[in-house]
Order: sequence, then C-alpha cells, then structure tokens
Amino acid sequence: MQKAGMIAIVGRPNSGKSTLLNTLLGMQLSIVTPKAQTTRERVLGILTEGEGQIVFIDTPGIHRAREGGLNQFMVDQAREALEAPHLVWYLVDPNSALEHELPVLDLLQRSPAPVILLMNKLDQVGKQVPEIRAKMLSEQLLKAIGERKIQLSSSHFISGLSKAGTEELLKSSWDSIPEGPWFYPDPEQASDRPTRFFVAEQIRSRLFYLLGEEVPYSCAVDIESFQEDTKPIRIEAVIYVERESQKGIVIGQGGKKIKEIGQSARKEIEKFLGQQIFLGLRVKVLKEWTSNLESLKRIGLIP
Ligand SMILES: Nc1nc2c(ncn2[C@@H]2O[C@H](COP(=O)(O)OP(=O)(O)OP(=O)(O)O)[C@@H](O)[C@H]2O)c(=O)[nH]1
Ligand SMILES: [Mg+2]
Repeated sequence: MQKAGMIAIVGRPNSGKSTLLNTLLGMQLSIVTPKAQTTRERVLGILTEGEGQIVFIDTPGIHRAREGGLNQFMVDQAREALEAPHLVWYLVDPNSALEHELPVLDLLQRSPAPVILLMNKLDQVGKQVPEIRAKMLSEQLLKAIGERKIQLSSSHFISGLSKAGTEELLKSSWDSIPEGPWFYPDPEQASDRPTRFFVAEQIRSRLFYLLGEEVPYSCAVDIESFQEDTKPIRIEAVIYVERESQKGIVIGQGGKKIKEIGQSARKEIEKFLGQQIFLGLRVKVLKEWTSNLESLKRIGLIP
C-alpha cells in the first residue's frame, strides 16, 4: 500500500530550512547562502522511499513584512504552504530569541496540521551558542506553543548540516504520513520545478555570494532562452535590478564583476546539470520592482 504526505518546512529567515531539505534529499536542490531571505518562492522537494513518498515544501523565511511588495509575497508563500500539509516542521536557529519567533508563532496558530519543533544547528550548541541559551529558548517556545494552543507533535534538537538527529526525525515523521497514492508517480522526480527554475536559482545564489549586503535583495533572474539541443547547452539569462546604480555594481569596472558572476554561476549550473553549458548574462533595470506587484508579475514571480 502506498503512503504519501506533505511536510511544510517553516521558520525565520536563515534558520536552515533549505539546508535541511537538501540534506534529506541528498542533493543541492534549494539554494543556501549565509544571508537571510535567500529562498523567495516555495520549492517542493520529493522524497520517495520504498512505498512511501514525502513532498517537502521549502518556504521563504517568515518575518514582519511591509505590505504590497516582494517581502509580503515571500511571507504569503510560507502562509499558503501551511494550508494543506500533514505535518509542519518548525525550524529554529538556537541564536534566535522568543521575540524574533513571534511572527512564526502567529502563523502556526492557524496551522491545521500538527507541528514538530526543531531546534536546529545543534552542531553550534555548546560551541558558538551556550547550551543553556538553546535550552532556554526551546523551553520558552514550548511554553508559547502551549499558550497559543498550537498542536505540537514533538520536539527535537537536530542539525541539518551535520545530519545529527535527522534520521530519527524522519522516522517519526513517516508515522504521520497517511496511506494513499503518491503525488508524483515517478520515483526519480525530485521537484515540481522545471530545470530552468533551478538554473535561475543557481545564478541568484551567486549574486548573494558575490555582491554586498543590499544589492542581492534587488536582483531577480529570468532565463530568456534555454537551448537543450545544442552542445554545450546554451543559456541566456537576464539579471533584473531596481536602479541604474545597481546595474553598475553588478557589471563592475570594465565588466569584471559580471564576468566573475558568470564564471561562478556556470560552474554551479554545470555541477547541477552534469554537463557543460554556455551562459550569457545581461543586466536590466526594472524600476523599484520589489515594491510593485505589477513588476513582480512581469518578472514572473507571481502569476
Ligand atoms: N552550523 C550550522 N549552520 C547551518 C545549519 N543549517 C543551516 N546552516 C547555515 O545557516 C545559513 C542559512 O541556511 P539556509 O538553509 O539558507 O536557511 P533558510 O532557513 O533556508 O534561509 P532563508 O531561505 O533565507 O529563509 C547557511 O549559512 C547555512 O550553511 C546547521 O545545522 N548548522
Ligand atoms: Mg531557504
């Protein structure tokens, strides 16, 4: 008898959601960077084992967002992911504090599915983070969860990076997955997204690594053409920025920066696709796109 279920992975930005998903799938599906608010859209990761299938929903970090623009869109993506799953994994960075977790707790209060509290980054506990601090935060959260009558299934200390505790977490989560036909009949399928989405994401991840603290948040990537029948595969992409000054930063003096971004992205995409590619990059200004829903539509971030 087949089993199938959905698990939404939610938490504050930078709590380690995408890292955990990648670890469980054994591949770099969802991009990870040291900067907060890396994930922008929901990404499904499909784990099929034996007769069972879990569809994980990786979500953008939940935070208090201004209305009407990209940040609101990102939080809505997380909110919508909480509508249908069989189980919710709530990830917490041990460096966080109760007050920072309140926007997440507010959303979880409306979750119809039971929640597993995951104190993540266990490898840092007793090192960068004092053990007493992590334990205190966990106790505060359990209390807040109880007060809000959020349905708690269990709580664990884990590390998505070192895998500590993840096997046990998965084992106990399988118990919540009901019998039923798979959502995705092909056991080899790892995501719902087409290859070009992951290619765009690889380019976006390079922007987070290679540009400063602010410009990556004003960048979006659109794949204009993806010719699979050529050798090497030919990919043309546009990097959208919000202002002329940002265009200058992305291109760099004498085109040095864009060249560096292109080389680095090409290597990552080749790793992902397992074959050589040609990558053409252009930079375009789309004025104030992050604060304007129409522009978000034009970039294809929202339908
Ligand atoms: N030490 C340690 N670092 C981790 C762990 N999990 C994630 N990280 C790091 O935390 C940072 C953020 O990780 P992500 O997986 O991108 O976090 P996220 O929750 O998906 O972040 P957003 O997409 O911005 O919401 C990266 O630098 C990761 O390497 C962990 O278990 N231990
Ligand atoms: Mg993420």
